[in-house]
Amino acid sequence: MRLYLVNPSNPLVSLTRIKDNHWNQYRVWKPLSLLVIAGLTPLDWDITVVDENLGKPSYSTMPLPDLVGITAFTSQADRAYRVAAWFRSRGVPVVIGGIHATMRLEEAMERVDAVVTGEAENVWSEVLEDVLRGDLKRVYHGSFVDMSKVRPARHDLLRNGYRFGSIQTTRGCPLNCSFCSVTAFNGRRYRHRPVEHVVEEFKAIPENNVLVVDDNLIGTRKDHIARSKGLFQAMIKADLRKRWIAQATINMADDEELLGLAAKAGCLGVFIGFESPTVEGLVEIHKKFNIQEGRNFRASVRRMQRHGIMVVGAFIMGLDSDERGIGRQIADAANHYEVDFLNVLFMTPLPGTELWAKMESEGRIVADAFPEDWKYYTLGHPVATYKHLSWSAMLDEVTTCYRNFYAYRRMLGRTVRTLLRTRKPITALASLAVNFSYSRNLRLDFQNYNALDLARGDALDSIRPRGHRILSRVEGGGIIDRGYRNTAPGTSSGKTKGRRGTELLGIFFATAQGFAEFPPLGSKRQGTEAKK
Ligand code: B12
Ligand code: SF4
Repeated sequence: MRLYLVNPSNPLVSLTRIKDNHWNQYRVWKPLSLLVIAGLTPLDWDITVVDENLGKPSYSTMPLPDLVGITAFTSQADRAYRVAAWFRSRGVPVVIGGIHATMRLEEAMERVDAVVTGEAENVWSEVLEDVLRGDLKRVYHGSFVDMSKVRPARHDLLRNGYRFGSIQTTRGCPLNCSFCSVTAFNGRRYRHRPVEHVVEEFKAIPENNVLVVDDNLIGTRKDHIARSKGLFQAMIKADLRKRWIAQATINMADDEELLGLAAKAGCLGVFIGFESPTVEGLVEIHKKFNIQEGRNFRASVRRMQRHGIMVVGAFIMGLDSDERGIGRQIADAANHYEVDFLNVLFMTPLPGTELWAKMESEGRIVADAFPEDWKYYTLGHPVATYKHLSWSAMLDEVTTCYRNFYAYRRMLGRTVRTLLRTRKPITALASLAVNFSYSRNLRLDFQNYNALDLARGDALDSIRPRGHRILSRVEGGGIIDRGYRNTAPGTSSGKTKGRRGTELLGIFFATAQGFAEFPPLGSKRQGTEAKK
């Protein structure tokens, strides 16, 4: 029996465009979900994993399989349905699973033969048995899995073309941020795999670099931290010799022993969600966890870097409390915290989240021609009505932000700083490579913006004079790192006054340029891409 497992591409996700930006090869990861599904599949199935991110294959030249399994984040859904339609028209049954199909069950059911919702470990064998009997059901409901039952992924599949392997050690998150799908999908309870299972699976990963995909590797409570220490100790003892990166909350920096063990176990960098430079922003998205008395982000980041751990700072733009000037505010915060990389995402209502429910009830979801419009749900495209920012303003703000943070002089400065702080040339080089990847992706993002109809989200601009709120926001905004507010040299509060005129002019020209450069949605360019 032949099984194809497909990870659909979305050309609008610049991260996966390796041919256009060779630095991205360091940032493209294997589709772990499919390797996990492969690990649950009996060995007598002949499995081919197709990762379209490495190039779309010509399906017509491949032998027809007995079953196709497709995974999809929301941003991949449109392409997923197209792949499904191709195989179904040739009589091949198609099963879809993953976050999007779970949250949009009816939509998915209309386009595939069967949908697996939630975590698949408890139902996948039933799906395969039903296929063999020719009696596939329409829906299989997965449930939260006992993590000791999670089988190792098939890391032997998909060997070439990746710099990173990947592994999962925990599921679930207790924090439930309004924009995030994780709690809705994996639950509030933080579940972790037995340490020895994780160490064994690490050994089976052929790549030297590994992405730990957990949403929060270290957790939020004392017992979570104790478990992480135990894991890192076991990894050190096993002498894995792997370098790895992970996602974590800022409390990771509070424990020197934890940082020391993580670094010794191979931790190269962590992705930290700062989310917003303002208290109002954090309250709005329910990430009060980041507002802790005495918390000093700059000192926290520095502590991690001293252990040789690089920090990616992630922020969200387009919150209801964000106004004109937010791009500069985020860049200032990131520069002040001295993070190694900055990742700015647009506030995006993803199906199944609290944010989706709120924006839908308020009639604010603009990109709503589904399933085609799902391809814009990359978190890099505006898709909704933002309270104080039109779509052109969002693009303008993110551009301002990135141009500031990824200016060449800053990238070089950061590399030198990384070298001095970590005393590891390899870490400094990695830092430079990722900085270049981000900066190059900016240009790709601009190409993507060409496909956007800005008029869809620009109603606000005709009624609001641009930039008029910058000063009030920056000066009165209550930026959360105390060391940062109104004191740090080179921050907005110090500079904006003198710059107000030029900044307003800059915004004006950038926006005007934006109008000139972005043709409307439905233009020939966008239409042809969607049909590929
Ligand atoms: C690793 C990761 C990435 C990697 C992806 C690597 C890769 N090639 O897969 C990178 C960094 C590239 C990435 C990018 C993005 N990501 Co991401 N990512 C994750 C993360 C942290 C882990 C995913 C993972 O590997 N989990 C481990 C596997 C084992 O679990 P799983 O995927 O859930 O699979 C299980 C089930 O879902 C099911 N299943 C899944 N697929 C299938 C298929 C079949 C046939 C069956 C039967 C079952 C099944 O079975 C599996 C076992 O139980 C998740 C958060 C999370 N906890 O899921 C976010 C997450 C999936 N990402 C998210 C987002 C938004 C994005 C981006 C759009 C935004 C961005 N800029 O980061 C891009 C889009 C990329 C794209 N190609 O379109 C959102 C998706 C929400 C949504 N509704 O789509 C999530 C949930 C995070 C969040 N905070 O909400 N991401
Ligand atoms: S954004 Fe991070 S901390 Fe917030 S709910 Fe999602 S996984 Fe948890």
